[in-house]
Amino acid sequence: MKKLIGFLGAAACVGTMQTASAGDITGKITLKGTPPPAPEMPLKADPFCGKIKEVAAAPGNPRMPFYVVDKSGGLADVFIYIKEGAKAAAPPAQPVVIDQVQCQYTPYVVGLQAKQKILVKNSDPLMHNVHPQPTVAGNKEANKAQPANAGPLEFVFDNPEVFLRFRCDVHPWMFSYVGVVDHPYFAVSGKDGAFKISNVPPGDYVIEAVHRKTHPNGKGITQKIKVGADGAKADFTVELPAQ
Ligand SMILES: [Cu+2]
Repeated sequence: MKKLIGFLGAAACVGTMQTASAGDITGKITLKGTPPPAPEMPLKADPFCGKIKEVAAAPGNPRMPFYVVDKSGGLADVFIYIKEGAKAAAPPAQPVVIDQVQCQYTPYVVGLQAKQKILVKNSDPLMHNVHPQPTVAGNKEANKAQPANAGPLEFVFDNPEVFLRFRCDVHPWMFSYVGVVDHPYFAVSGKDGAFKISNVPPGDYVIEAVHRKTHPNGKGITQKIKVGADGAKADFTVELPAQ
């Protein structure tokens, strides 16, 4: 009898592990081709941004972060998310935070769950104006001045939208692109183009990779994948738009 109970216990344990296990989706985004040089942000010419210590000390203006590519072709700032097959989930209580530093939004691309709070900080000694510009019905536009030393501004968007753009009306080069989805299965590629979407339940999915310049309408490249207990791999190659 003891033996039998032991056997059943082990079987139950294995069964639980199989149903509860979740895998990571990992991969790399590679850009094909050499992007044209991006325009400069005219920070030095701005009467306030130009006086920020780091901006004044820099030899030139930074360029717009349109294509951030490493030597291997790895493309950063690509938003990768499960487009089909994921269950909607309640948002985490913790907010996503973006900041304004040296008259630029950072990060440039970030992911967020619908109904999750997003806080926008101002670390600069000058006034910015935070202007999210949603295009999906039900997501509210806002336009708020944020003087130096003001506390963070809080926004919530109820519906998925890739990308929802934040801009600053004071500094027309300032943008941040937010990928809003209704579940936690998303990632933004890093400087080497790599990404990881963690803890995805086993199943069949469609995932999409969206880069804000090569896919300006928010429609990226999709791929069908099967996630098993040991996860799945999904690489993408992004092509430059025709010039
Ligand atoms: Cu600004």
